[in-house]
Amino acid sequence: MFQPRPSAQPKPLMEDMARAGAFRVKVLTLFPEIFPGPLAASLTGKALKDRLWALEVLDIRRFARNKHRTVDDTPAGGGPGLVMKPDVAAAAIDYAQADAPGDRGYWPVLYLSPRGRPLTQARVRDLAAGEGITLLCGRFEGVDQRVLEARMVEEVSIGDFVLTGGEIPAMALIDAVIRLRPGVLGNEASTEEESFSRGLLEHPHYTRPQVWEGREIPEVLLSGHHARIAEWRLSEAERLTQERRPDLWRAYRAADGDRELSDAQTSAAKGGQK
Ligand code: 9WO
Repeated sequence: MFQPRPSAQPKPLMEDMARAGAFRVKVLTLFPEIFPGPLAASLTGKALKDRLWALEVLDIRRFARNKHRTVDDTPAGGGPGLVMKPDVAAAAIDYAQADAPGDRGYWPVLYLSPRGRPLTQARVRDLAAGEGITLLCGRFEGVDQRVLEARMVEEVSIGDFVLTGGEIPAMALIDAVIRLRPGVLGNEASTEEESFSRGLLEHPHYTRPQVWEGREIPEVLLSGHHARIAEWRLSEAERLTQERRPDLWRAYRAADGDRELSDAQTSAAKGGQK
């Protein structure tokens, strides 16, 4: 079965990265011209240039059989709109997977859909530990259900909203995965400390000037007292999670054997934050 990489690995040497090979992303879309789009900018764009990952965009229309290159048809049972034909989608998936490893654990096929399982940072980490991903982007009302079953396509959602197609969610997923690949973030913040790695939202951030529009940076952050700063940040992360994400807060509290609030949060609740 699929063995994710240990999460706390040392920064790999250049030789290790060469051996690991670039992470490969295949995108199946009716709008190939919109890729790489924002992925060509900033850290993902630099990593693409540096060949830390490779992007292969396949136009689904290429796999249409008839002379009109038809990729869609009316929904069985009636109703508005169009559905992507299963034979066309399957031909595109089969072409993409032909040079991918047989073990889907290391190279899954994902379909971006509001009906999918919610994407989590844990799943993103698993994907980043594999060799590549193939992303099927739907348009219209979606893809014929049978192709999703026959090709073991995993449906994933990036949120409870409906767009006009799966391309923008595909870009979001690619961005989330690529930033976790070795060498992409460079010396930027450790991905172990950030949002979700502890099951908490991130604490607030500040930078100079010390006073801006009459608002001050919290005193403790200017104290140079690292232990107190860490305690304040944890307390703030817990407070924000409790306020905004009761779902994450419950999981966080449950994860550590029904632990009490951290010392930081307890002293804050007692009025230690005044
Ligand atoms: C369109 C539509 C029109 C009439 C009646 C029902 C309907 N459902 C849809 C629909 O869900 N279209 C999807 C558009 C088909 C798959 C690609 N599209 C898409 C993906 N929209 N939003 C996403 C998406 C993907 C991942 N996370 C959030 C949203």
